[in-house]
Amino acid sequence: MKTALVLVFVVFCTFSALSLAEDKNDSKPPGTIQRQTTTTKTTTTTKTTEDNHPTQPTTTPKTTTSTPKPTTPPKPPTPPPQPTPSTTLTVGNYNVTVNKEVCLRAQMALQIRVARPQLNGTFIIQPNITKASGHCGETKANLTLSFKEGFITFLFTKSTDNTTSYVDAVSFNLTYAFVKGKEENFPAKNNTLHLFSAKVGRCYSCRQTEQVLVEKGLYLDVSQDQFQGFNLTKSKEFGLPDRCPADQPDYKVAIGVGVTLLVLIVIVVVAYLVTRKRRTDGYQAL
Ligand SMILES: *C1O[C@H](CO)[C@@H](O)[C@H](O)[C@H]1NC(C)=O
Ligand SMILES: *[C@@H]1O[C@H](CO)[C@@H](O)[C@H](O)[C@H]1NC(C)=O
Ligand SMILES: *[C@@H]1O[C@H](CO)[C@@H](O)[C@H](O)[C@H]1NC(C)=O
Ligand SMILES: *[C@@H]1O[C@H](CO)[C@@H](O)[C@H](O)[C@H]1NC(C)=O
Ligand SMILES: *[C@@H]1O[C@H](CO)[C@@H](O)[C@H](O)[C@H]1NC(C)=O
Ligand SMILES: *[C@@H]1O[C@H](CO)[C@@H](O)[C@H](O)[C@H]1NC(C)=O
Ligand SMILES: *[C@@H]1O[C@H](CO)[C@@H](O)[C@H](O)[C@H]1NC(C)=O
Ligand SMILES: *[C@@H]1O[C@H](CO)[C@@H](O)[C@H](O)[C@H]1NC(C)=O
Ligand SMILES: *[C@@H]1O[C@H](CO)[C@@H](O)[C@H](O)[C@H]1NC(C)=O
Repeated sequence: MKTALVLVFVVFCTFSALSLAEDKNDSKPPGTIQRQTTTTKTTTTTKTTEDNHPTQPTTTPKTTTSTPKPTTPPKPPTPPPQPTPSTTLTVGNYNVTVNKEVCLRAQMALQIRVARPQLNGTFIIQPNITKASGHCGETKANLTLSFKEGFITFLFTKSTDNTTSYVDAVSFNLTYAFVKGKEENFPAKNNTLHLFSAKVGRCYSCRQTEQVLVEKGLYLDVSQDQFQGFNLTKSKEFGLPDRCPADQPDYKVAIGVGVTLLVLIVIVVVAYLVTRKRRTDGYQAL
């Protein structure tokens, strides 16, 4: 019986060590998730490109983006390949600075996506040729990203009780030729959104891709993001993260492992008690 107990103990220790390792490196598993989603997301983009190909072989940026991505799924630990940097989804770091003080920060990979029956296309925002500007107030703040082909504006607001912050309006206006020689304007605006919600003083954080429907057929795909519109830390950094629901399933795995372990332990303990009782019964019989 003792050996059985020792065995159980050893197994338990190994398991808890494993789950601890999982917990401790919380920052790492999401990394894998991030890549998984990037791949799922990119597969969708790839799909659209494939759909697109026959009708619009001229949409060069998309074609180049889709080429490297299908290779990503089999090798998660390597950073995303960047053969054509200008068209690769890149995380940008955008600050709003007022009186030389950073008052709003956003970090994200961003693309505008057009999904219409007669046109599908993605326009990737390239951080190094994008300018961030804006304004910070007590309960309202805005961030505008300007680039050659247009702009995107996010309006941050605080809830009426000043406890949470979120983005309630997004607008953009893109002027771009998804089809060669056919330049078009794509203006979009939505003032009834509720995005990137976080407690005031904390930042919203999401690794997964969120597809924001701004107007019919016009989307913003936001990924690997962190937003904070109000109350940055003293050193002008992001506060603690409030993670998006999509980033949570990671915890579910940890909880699942924990519950399984608990059940296992209970079973073993019960089994031990039962056998011990039998044995003592046996001794009594002797
Ligand atoms: C996880 O591991 C990485 C490097 O291996 C380390 O930088 C990071 O701090 C760890 N995360 C935690 C929460 O300990
Ligand atoms: C922007 O960065 C890409 C690589 O990420 C580079 O190829 C391109 O030349 C840069 N453009 C400018 C204007 O710096
Ligand atoms: C934004 O502000 C932070 C904090 O002051 C700073 O570390 C970062 O370099 C800034 N980024 C840009 C693009 O200005
Ligand atoms: C755009 O994509 C949608 C859905 O995948 C498809 O129904 C539509 O035909 C596509 N349009 C073009 C012009 O490729
Ligand atoms: C954003 O802030 C600027 C000031 O920097 C202001 O002029 C503009 O009206 C604001 N935009 C919105 C939509 O509130
Ligand atoms: C929220 O903050 C604003 C600006 O600081 C203030 O005017 C308002 O009264 C506050 N609201 C509440 C419910 O505390
Ligand atoms: C979008 O931008 C284009 C080009 O700058 C301009 O002609 C058009 O009026 C803008 N549309 C809106 C709704 O702002
Ligand atoms: C604005 O966004 C909301 C939420 O995504 C959506 O229900 C609504 O239809 C959008 N408004 C417009 C004008 O597209
Ligand atoms: C955020 O900053 C405002 C003033 O800028 C302050 O009144 C408020 O208490 C701060 N809130 C938190 C949660 O730190």
